[in-house]
Amino acid sequence: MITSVETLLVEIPTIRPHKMAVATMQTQTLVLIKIETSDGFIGWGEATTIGGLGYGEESPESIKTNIDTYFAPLLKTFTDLNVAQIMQVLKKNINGNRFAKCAIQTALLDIQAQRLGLPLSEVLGGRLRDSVPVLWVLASGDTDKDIAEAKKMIEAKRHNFFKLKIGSRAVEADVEHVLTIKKALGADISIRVDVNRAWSELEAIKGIQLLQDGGVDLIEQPCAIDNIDAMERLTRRFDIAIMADESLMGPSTAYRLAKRNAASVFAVKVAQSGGLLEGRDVATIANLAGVDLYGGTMLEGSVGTIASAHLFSTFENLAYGTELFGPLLLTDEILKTPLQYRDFELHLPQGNGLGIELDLDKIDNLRRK
Ligand code: MUC
Ligand code: MG
Repeated sequence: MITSVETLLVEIPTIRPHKMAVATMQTQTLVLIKIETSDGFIGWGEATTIGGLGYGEESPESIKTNIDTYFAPLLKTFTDLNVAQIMQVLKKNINGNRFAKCAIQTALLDIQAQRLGLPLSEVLGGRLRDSVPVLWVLASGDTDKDIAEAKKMIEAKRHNFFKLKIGSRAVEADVEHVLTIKKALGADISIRVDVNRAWSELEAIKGIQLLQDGGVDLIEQPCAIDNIDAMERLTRRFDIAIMADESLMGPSTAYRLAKRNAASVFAVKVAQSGGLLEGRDVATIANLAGVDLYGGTMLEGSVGTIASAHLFSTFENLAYGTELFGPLLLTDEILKTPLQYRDFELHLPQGNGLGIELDLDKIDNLRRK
């Protein structure tokens, strides 16, 4: 039986301002959920989003209120912990709320995997790799600072491919910023850009042509979420990979995007998909449609990051790697043993469930009271 459902908002400053077209982050608000069962298991999940309501439709505060008010009482009515049946009832009774559903499903699967004595990845279909490649996002807002940051990361063997956040300046200024960084880092270093839906179709045609000619490898979410027509035309027009991020909101949008050939790569984000199992469905649709995969992040802390890593470790096709660097952007760690980043990859733990141990005193100090 589920005996307790607790939602925590944990505030952690970022190591530097993180500038995106949708918001500039100075702090991240982690949304954590802790579920306890009568036979002594504890499961954790995360529903973190970016920039309050700047990015997604759920804010940290709305996620907490909705879990505490609507999800928790329902969860406590179950006498058996059958994850599929619980999620079915939650979906039937509660509309939308993909981030909240993802956090709850993660915590339940964490418990399920612990009970089976297996890492979470094994409950999700089985691990194909013990580590995943992780890029770093350059978003200081300053070209020289970004170059210095990237060089430091390469030297430390932390990251050897990079994503640049653009879209808040004029197209020409953004292109100059990107190509200056590309030149400084050299031909072997893969550079991708995330426009976060800031461009019109005509701006996208101009920007993508210049970036493609300059050797950039991928364009993420150039146009508005609903402008699937533009995404389709851009994917057909250019050789460079066009990736759907915000337009991808789980299996049904994955199906529609794939059917329309509106992206050549999908950024799978577990919370945006509505859960780990739905993220797995997105990957299956991508595989069937010949769309490449990339493991995305909502800049989660260690709980959401490692949950995503368990899922991404099961993907056969992870052609564009992952961006699971969220915990590294934060000034404080909430795990007793931090996640293992080395040799340009995030290494998965071998323990049961999520395979992490949270520092409860630390969390108590950092949480919003
Ligand atoms: C996004 O749009 O991809 C992921 C990395 C980052 O810096 O921002 C996020 C959101
Ligand atoms: Mg993105």
